Amino acid sequence: MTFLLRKGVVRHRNTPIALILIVMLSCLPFATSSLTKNLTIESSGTVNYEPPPEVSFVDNFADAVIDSFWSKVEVGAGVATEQNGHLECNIPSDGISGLVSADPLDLSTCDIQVDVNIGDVRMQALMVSLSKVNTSDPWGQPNWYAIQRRTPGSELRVQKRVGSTLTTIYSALWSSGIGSLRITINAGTIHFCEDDIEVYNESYALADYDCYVYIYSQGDEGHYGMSYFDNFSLTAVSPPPPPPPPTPPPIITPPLHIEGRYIRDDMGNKVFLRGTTIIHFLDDPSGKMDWGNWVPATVQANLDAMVSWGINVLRIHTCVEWWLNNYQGYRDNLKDVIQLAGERGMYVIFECWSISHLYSGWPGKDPLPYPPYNNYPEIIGSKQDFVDYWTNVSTELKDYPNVLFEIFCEPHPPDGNQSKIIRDEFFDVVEDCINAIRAAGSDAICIVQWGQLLWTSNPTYWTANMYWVEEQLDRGILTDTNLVFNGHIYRYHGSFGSMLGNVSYAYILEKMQGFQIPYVLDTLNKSVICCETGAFHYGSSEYDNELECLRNELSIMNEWGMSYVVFAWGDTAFNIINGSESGGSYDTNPSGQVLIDAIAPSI
Ligand SMILES: [Ca+2]
Ligand SMILES: [Ca+2]
Repeated sequence: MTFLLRKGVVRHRNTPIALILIVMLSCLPFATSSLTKNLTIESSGTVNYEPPPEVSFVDNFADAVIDSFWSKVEVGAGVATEQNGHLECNIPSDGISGLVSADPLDLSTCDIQVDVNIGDVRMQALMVSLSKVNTSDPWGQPNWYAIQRRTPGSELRVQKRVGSTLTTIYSALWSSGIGSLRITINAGTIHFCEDDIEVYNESYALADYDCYVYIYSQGDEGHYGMSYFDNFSLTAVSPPPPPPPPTPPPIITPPLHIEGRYIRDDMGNKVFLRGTTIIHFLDDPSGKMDWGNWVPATVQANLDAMVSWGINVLRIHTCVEWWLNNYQGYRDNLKDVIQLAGERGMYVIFECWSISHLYSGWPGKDPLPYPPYNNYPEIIGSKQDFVDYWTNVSTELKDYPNVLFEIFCEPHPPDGNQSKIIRDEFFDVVEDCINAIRAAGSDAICIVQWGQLLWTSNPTYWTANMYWVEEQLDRGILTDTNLVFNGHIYRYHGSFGSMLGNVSYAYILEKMQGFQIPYVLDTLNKSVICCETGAFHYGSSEYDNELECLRNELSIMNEWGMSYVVFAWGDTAFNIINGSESGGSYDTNPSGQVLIDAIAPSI
């Protein structure tokens, strides 16, 4: 409940969460149709890519049969026939004849060539177009590029029509009425060649690369008769598909529920939560795990270290203000932590610690979350505002099976006033919050508390034993089946009487029985968690006694089958690691070793 904070500079979130996978493609994949059908993604996140065959088509018009690649274009008197080893385009009078690809092709990287022999007709063209016509003039449709040899003026012409706007983008004397036409598209540029010599290129201007390919001749009143195409070839190479969106590894942490005094997973196994708290989501929207930067690798390193200790729950101090205004990606950062924890089999207690952040001018912990008892009525202006906040939180987090909700940390009577009216009023709001969370679609375990510290006597000032559990149950509230009742234990702050008091196992056991924890567990058959306890060591000559007290507390809680969370992971006077969570190595200090030792026999 008391800790020392270092104020860090808050910088902008500047690093997205790490991409989980990298796809290495050993060769360019080729495709003519949907690329995604060639992608499979395994549950592990591994992506398999089976490249479709390259589109490669050569037609020497040698067998007197029009290949299925094509369909005919015949307008007016025009007739297209494959015979005599080439494509004959006979236009006895006005008309058009030729071929168009039966299907569109992805021409984003392509090379298309055809030999022409213009004979007596007006024009021969190689065209790529977004649309397909068989019985009307391809030139009249929108959205195409074409390179043409034209008898009038012995012209080599390049045209495009983008939308309905026709532009002649190149015009010069042709090399001959016999030769080749060629279109190449690569890296967003379309190239036009006459006899394999580039005459023009520009940035590709059509809206799509999926085009039909035409070879056709046109006749008019003065230019009609026979023309020929031969030696058509096309290769189309699709670019690699964009990498699929990263698929995070699955959350492997099964959802929890309460049965009587025990927390169980969905297989019915008892689960004893054993963990720690991080505090810096109160003064840094990135949790200060890398001092103001959001660096998933650092978050992962912290979580991996916790897992190596046997920790299975991470409790996170959060503030309402930054959640509501999503300051510098606050929500995303918290979701990332929950996701990364879930991938490691860890639970996360999302805990509402304060209304505002601790960044500057912090006036101290809000006794209760709503006016007139909170410090920021401009953020939470009513009880309903607080209920709505929980609707918001649970709506966003309900799909994480590993999240638990702690409604409000250390609610305590303002000015030490242990009025039952104030307490009942608080629990009525808690009840509304729980109902709002359920209405939002979340079955997550909710954690509720009264007072700051557990204490052996009935309520005095900010301390209380767990008498309030039965008191509130008797009012007919807190009957939700997924609740855990919480009390904090700190010798340093007086849970056991004198700061310098006895730390023997027998003494601690007697006091903890006085907290009424066994009464709630065994008589009321309700689940209990201690979300905060720890050993104060900041300049304290009492550290050894603090450690012994903590050791005995955890051992008793193990015997009672309780869940507990030891304060805190880094950067406080109750630190359980050497250094801070931004550190890079997370070695245990003596406090952390007490936790590790307690976890080992209990799981
Ligand atoms: Ca041929
Ligand atoms: Ca053929």
